[in-house]
Amino acid sequence: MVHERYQAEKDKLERLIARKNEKADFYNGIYERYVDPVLTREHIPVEWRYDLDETTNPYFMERLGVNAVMNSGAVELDGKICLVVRVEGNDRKSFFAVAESESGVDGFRFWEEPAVLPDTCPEETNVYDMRLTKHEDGYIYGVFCSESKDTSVKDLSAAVAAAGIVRTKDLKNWERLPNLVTLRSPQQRNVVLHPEFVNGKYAFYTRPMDDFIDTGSGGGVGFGLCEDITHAVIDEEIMTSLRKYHTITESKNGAGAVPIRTERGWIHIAHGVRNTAAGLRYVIYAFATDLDHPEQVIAEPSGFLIAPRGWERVGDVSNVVFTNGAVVRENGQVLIYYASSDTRMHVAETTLEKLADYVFETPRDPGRSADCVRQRAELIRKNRKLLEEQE
Ligand code: M1P
Repeated sequence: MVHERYQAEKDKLERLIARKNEKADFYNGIYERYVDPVLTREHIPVEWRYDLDETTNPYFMERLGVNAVMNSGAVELDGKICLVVRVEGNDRKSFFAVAESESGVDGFRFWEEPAVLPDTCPEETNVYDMRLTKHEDGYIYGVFCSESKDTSVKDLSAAVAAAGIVRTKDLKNWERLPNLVTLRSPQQRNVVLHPEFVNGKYAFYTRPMDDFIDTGSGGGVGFGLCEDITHAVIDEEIMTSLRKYHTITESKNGAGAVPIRTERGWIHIAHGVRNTAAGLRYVIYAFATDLDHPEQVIAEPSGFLIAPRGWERVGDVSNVVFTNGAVVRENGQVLIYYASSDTRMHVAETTLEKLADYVFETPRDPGRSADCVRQRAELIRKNRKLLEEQE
């Protein structure tokens, strides 16, 4: 017999999914925020967490709890927005699951079962943060972090991060390809596949790292080409968006959403990390690269695009916003999906036109307080003159 409590929990979930999401009272002219997150752990189907059988679960206890839903790849498929969500169980292991919505801002519902990827790496302990690339070769690729224990050292928590690769046409049937090999970087995380061939080759944005947490000598977001995606090997990684002293990328940075093609260049939405007395602070920033040379940065607006605000600042890993998925719809609407504090998923909404204006027309960070205040004073004087002229 199904436990009598099941229906009440199911009804609660249905009410949550049916809830309309409203635009928040937030303005910066660049994007809009929404009041509610688009996905939380409360969105996880009841059947994924409870044993419904009253004989084996008389107290209707959560047997396999879910701790968080976060860092999700995003793609539009058959007119629906599909997120490949990082679902983290109470056991700290993450897996992927597709959640789908018509509007992209509310109504997200998980498919019946999580994605079960081919299990080809026995040493792999954890998988997370999939970026979804609709590639011009016809496949949708998922590039994710494949984490294994580092058995070469005594430290129990030492780990190795590599870029796992899968491909699909429908987000249901997945083919696993060998992990990306970067000959000059011992570890990789935040790897993104470029949607087009570059000089006839597959192109990846990488994040060279010496260590699992510290990027060490890794100077920023890298870029490399490979001939064969079924045995992807990158020899040389060229630097694109750099880590810089006293900026939002000082500690590290990493590619986020798949680059968006515009007439003026590729727009990238990435994350930057700096250290503080309260620990690492993760923000989202944007930059653009050249259409023919997607490794060459041609615009980099000053500072962050999205930073954690209000209750977004609190969660399992506080003071973090992180993106690995954005969707551009046919009408020009841009939906940027981001997780706050490694706990829940949100959306920021803008248009391609506004995003391009932000990326290409916002001034760069001049790098020093003295120059930053001059930059601001110039803006103030220009505005005062305009206001005086209008009086
Ligand atoms: O905890 C914040 C983020 O930390 C990592 O990002 P990075 O590799 O840049 O440090 C990722 O593990 C990410 O999943 C996580 O959200």
